Amino acid sequence: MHRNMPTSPKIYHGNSTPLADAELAALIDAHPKPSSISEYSYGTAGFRYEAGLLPCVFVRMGIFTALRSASLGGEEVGAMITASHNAEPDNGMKLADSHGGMLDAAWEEHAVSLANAPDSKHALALIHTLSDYAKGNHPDATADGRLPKMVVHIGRDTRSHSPPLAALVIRAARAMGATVIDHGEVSTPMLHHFVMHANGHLLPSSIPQRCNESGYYEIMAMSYAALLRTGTVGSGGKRLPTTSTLVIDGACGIGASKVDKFQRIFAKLRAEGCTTGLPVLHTVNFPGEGPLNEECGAEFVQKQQLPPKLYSKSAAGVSKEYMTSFDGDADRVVFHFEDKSGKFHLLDGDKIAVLVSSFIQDELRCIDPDGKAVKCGVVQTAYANGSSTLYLKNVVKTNVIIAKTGVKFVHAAAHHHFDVGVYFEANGHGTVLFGPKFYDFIASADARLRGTPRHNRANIALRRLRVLPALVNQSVGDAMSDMMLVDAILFLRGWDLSTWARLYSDMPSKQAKVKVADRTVITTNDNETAATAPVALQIALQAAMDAMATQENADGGPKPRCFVRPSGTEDAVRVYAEANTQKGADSLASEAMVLIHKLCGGVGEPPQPLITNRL
Ligand code: G16
Repeated sequence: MHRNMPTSPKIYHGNSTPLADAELAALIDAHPKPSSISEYSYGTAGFRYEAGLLPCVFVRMGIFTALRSASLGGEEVGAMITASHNAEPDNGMKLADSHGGMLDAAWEEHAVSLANAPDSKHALALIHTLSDYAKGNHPDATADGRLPKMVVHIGRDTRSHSPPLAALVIRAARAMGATVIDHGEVSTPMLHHFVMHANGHLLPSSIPQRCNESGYYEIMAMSYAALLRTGTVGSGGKRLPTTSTLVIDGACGIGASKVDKFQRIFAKLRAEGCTTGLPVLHTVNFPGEGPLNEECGAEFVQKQQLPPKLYSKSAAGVSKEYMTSFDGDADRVVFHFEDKSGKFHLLDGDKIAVLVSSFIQDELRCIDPDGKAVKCGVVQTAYANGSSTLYLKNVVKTNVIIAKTGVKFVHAAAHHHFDVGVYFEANGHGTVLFGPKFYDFIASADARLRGTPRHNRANIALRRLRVLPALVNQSVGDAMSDMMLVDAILFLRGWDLSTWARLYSDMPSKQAKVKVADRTVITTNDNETAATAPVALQIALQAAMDAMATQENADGGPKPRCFVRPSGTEDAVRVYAEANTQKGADSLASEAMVLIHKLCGGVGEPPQPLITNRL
């Protein structure tokens, strides 16, 4: 098959009749809980461990996803096998509920209980409880005593151990009598898209229902092209030479292969005469060209504030004026460039939130100058650079909420608080959610503006806003869709990355991690800005921040800030510090690392002071 052709999923039809208890028990017993695991935990984004520790969880989660689908009366759900930004030896599972977003929080608890059931007897008891719940909830569908229809979509990343782990999930879901749709290698946001589109009744009516890989590309490309076309009339709409080639660092993971397939759609758009504004996409760091996520990809670039290593031969001599980095499962993206003096500049999730929210707000105000019809806002986490929060509040003049780290929290906050909720974590994970009031607003603007000149600014704004829900993945953060959105906005604004970067200057910051024997000894407040245990840790951190404020003479200006939190995806405690100077941020982060090591059971030698060497 041509390497640019989308692949078709493999379908295993089910009959809603689980295997007998003895056979299910045999399947569970064949994959026991490793002795090194006292309790599996559902972290920031699902289960994530060294791959060899996962077969036990994956068998049980195959069963669990089938039961989740049954509990929803046959709505389709998904399981993505990936450890995202982690190193190659790790793997994990992200679960998608029928709306395409993350698994419902109440069901996370059932997933954890099933993963940790001490043996097959306890696991079967839980399976029966969940089966009874599903049958009780959907009596019509279970008149013959069988479970309601169950459909589970499976996707996996490019890790070498993902196929055998996926095979276990498929086997277990089939043992429950579920229909399994195996999409093979896909990005995490693609899997979420498939699930969202499979449950068409949950999809906003303005988004065409396309539950396959080519549909995923086509919806994105068509709405992207429609957005670009609004730049050919009225103001804006010029592509600067500095943005004519977009170089995509695929982290040596799945994103690179998928962007390459997306090229096919670009070729089609060009053939149909849509040439205005299309950049040349140049993908580097394909699977196998280098180690996954190592010295490349969004996690490395954003955390280290360094350019990625370019492993591909085709990267020789490539322009570094307009670059993006995806993470290992392509649900995060950050932008970066090298200026004429060779200096590296990062445009992270905070910068994306600023660009996207101000664009949407400007367009809304072209139709509704008072800005009252639709409530817009941005959700950030404690990692958001202080300058970005100030810019959003003071210049964009939008609402800002700080939520706990993790897409499941920021997504929920955006959905709950805003009609147009932009959420981006600083690490590049984010999207824009459009609520019912936004769709009503578009419908009434459509009726009001019908018959007015096409080039009227309000009409242009309407055309721009109307395509956004199809362009921006409504289920989860999506590197490819966010990349296209940002590119289109830059094109419409007539900006390159340096113009965008100049909107505000980040406060110098430093991120680091520390290994401790048990990271659960650290707990934090709701939005993770302060540690609640050990008590002595927060007291010492506060003293360090106060001392830095005095040292930097920060009175009246932004105050140095530092927080720590246990990672939900890696066996480490994370540290974030920002100050008015890089030296101050480095010193605060170093001090926090030493405190963690001393007060929270650090492993190995005490951490050495951090020194940032800028490129
Ligand atoms: C996952 C979540 C992100 C979150 C990140 C934090 O990212 O999906 O929303 O920001 O974990 O990880 P930690 O808890 O280790 O700081 P990914 O891309 O690894 O799935």
